This record gives sequence, C-alpha cells and structure tokens, in this order.
Amino acid sequence: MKIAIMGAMPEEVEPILKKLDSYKTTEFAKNRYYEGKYKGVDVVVAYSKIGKVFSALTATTLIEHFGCEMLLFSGVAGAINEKLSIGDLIVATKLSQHDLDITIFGHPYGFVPEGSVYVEADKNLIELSKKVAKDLGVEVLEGIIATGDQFIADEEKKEFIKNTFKADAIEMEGASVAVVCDALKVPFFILRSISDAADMDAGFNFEEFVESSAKISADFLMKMVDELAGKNL
Ligand code: OS5
Repeated sequence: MKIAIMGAMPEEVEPILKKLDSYKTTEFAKNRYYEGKYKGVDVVVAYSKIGKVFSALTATTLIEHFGCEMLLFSGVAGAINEKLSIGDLIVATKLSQHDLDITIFGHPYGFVPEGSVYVEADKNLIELSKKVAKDLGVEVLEGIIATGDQFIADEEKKEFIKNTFKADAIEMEGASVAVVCDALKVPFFILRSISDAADMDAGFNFEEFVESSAKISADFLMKMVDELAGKNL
C-alpha cells in the first residue's frame, strides 16, 4: 500500500519529511513530490500550495500519477468551535466548500448539481485516529471542516460559515482534496491543528503559530502511519 501524505504549505510537510528514512524528489506538473519509505511503508509526500485548485491538482497527481491508494492530509486551521484553542487537533468527519454559491438557482450553499454539500472522510481512518489519540492521551475533536479560497479573519464571515455549514474549523484545501478522493474511491483523512481563531487577530496568530501547530498535526499523523505500518497493509 502506497500512502500519500500531503499538506498545503512547506511548514506542514517539513516535519514529515524529517521523519522519512530517505526520499527521492521528483518534479511533476509544476510541483515537487517526495517519494520515500517510513517504517517500511511506501509514502509520497507533497505540499500542494495554498487553496482548492492547487490541492485538487496535487491530490489527483498523488493518486493517478504516483499510484497512492490512501491519502492523509496534515496541516493547520482556523477555529470556529469555541472548544478549540491554538494547538488543538481536529479530525474532519465531513467537509464542505463554504464559498460554493449557486443559491440564486434555489440550491443550498456548498452544493452544485450532481455533487453534495458534504463529503465524508474514511470511517476506518477516523477510528484509527481515536485509537492513536487514546494511546497518546491527547484530546482530538471530530467535526465538520469548511473549506474555501479565503483566509478568514472576520467575525461576520466566520458566523456565516458556522451557521450555514455547522463547521467547527475553517481552512483552504480539505474539501477539494475530499472531492478528488471520493470521486477516485481513495480513502482519505484530514487532520488539522489550530493556528488561529479566524478572527481579527487571525493573521498575527497564524504567523506566530503556523510552525508549532503544523508540527503537532504532523507528529500525530505520523503516529497513525506507525499504526498503519504495523498492519502490513
Ligand atoms: O493553506 C492556507 C489555509 N491554511 C489553514 C488556515 C486557514 N484557512 C482559512 N482561514 C483561516 N483563518 C485559517 N487558518 C489556518 C493556512 C493557509 C493560510 S494562507 C497563508 C499564506 C501565508 C504566506 N504568504 N506568503 N507566505 C506565506 C510566504 C511564501 C512565499 C513564497 C512561497 C511560499 C510561501
């Protein structure tokens, strides 16, 4: 089983690359892909660049070009749920595109014909994350992640996303990766650690905490890969 491990920004994949035994760098479609081994498992690591289009391209490439059969995403997010503080972990149960809007035609926000408002993440991988959380003694919230091509730093936009999608956290790549994996029938898992609260301080907080929160997410994700390695998939 070859596993794709992706983030959006260099900060999100650097802690993962440091853990690989060795890797080979390949350029494809204007991006770099790191093919390596981790505890005997074949992995391909990449950061997509920011946003839904780049992340969809990278997820598709990891699956169709590099032959990955499972995709794990690690990164940071803005908190909506007040239970979430900086550094806390959230696992997506389902994801939605908060900036997808053809409501003028009578459709709900986040919906286009032949699509769905939410895409559900793989239940087995969510179960595995619960086991890892228990073993590590860390709390991980399961919740809804809303994705859009905007860095949210505004209470009004945050309220809209909270009320419309019942979202617990916001980011800019998860739902597009989810759409790709769902369409290509590849099990996927989206993990995020909180870097800010998507409020007026979000820009400052993001810059201060992106590295530390990205590492919290990456370390947890690699514990999940430890477990997957033990299963000899
Ligand atoms: O990937 C983007 C989404 N991430 C999650 C996130 C988020 N999303 C929406 N709203 C929030 N409040 C969120 N909080 C966390 C994080 C990331 C946000 S966009 C950050 C861009 C920062 C930046 N700009 N230039 N650089 C960094 C330097 C640079 C220069 C050249 C190449 C690469 C980086």
